[in-house]
Amino acid sequence: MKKILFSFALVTTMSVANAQTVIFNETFDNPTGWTNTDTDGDGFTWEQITGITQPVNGFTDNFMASASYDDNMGDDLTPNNLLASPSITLPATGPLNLRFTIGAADPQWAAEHYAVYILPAATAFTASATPVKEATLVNGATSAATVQTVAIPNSLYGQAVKVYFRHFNCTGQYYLLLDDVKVLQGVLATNEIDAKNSTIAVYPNPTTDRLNINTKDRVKSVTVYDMSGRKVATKLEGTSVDVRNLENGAYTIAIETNKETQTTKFIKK
Ligand SMILES: [Ca+2]
Ligand SMILES: [Ca+2]
Repeated sequence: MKKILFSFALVTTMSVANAQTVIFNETFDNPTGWTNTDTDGDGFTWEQITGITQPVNGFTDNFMASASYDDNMGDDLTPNNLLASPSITLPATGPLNLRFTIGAADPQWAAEHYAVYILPAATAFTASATPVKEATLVNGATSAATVQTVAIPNSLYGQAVKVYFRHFNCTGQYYLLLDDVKVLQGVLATNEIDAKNSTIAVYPNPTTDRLNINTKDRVKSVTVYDMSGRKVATKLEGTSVDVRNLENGAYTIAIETNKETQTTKFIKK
């Protein structure tokens, strides 16, 4: 066996400073209504891991895992495994965020690739849909369980949706691990916004008149919320937002690009 499971100390989850309403919460201790598709047809797909006695790279209790390596046969796998949530009815008012814990089972074989999609429940999954998050985990310490928070596109508010976790575009690593999938309603605390993983920057910050968005991707829409979670009217002009009409204070901006939706904060002064 080339793979060794390392035990890591429990990863402490971030405390939630702001009041947030939990719309959906799946611990995978006793999951119901999730569906599994082995799109590549190799017989390996997402499975529930139960009964572990030691934490696996920060994961404890029951969680989900998808293999890119067959430990019994010593064979590399190239997964295309899709895990779909039950239908979740989103409230009409936001901001809404999806939060999940993700990581790799083996820190030395951690380059697992995944994408997360949130799509209307009534329509079938299509791989050409725009993910809200797509990433490759990195070998080393960052393969341990990390909490990711992504903004749910405003266009889905008030709809029934499904959340999809797709493990694909990688070969011969070990296991992608997933736990604690949540849909949250309410403004995020600053420490909950994952700046480290952000590929979108806004400047100047603080700003008085315009907020510019720096991204390689095409900006499709922006939604700005004040600190009470109320949506405020703004106009996107190219990659710049006119904020002259906003009152002074802190705001959250959800930026939807052709790749994903990211949330960050800015100050109007
Ligand atoms: Ca769990
Ligand atoms: Ca498979």
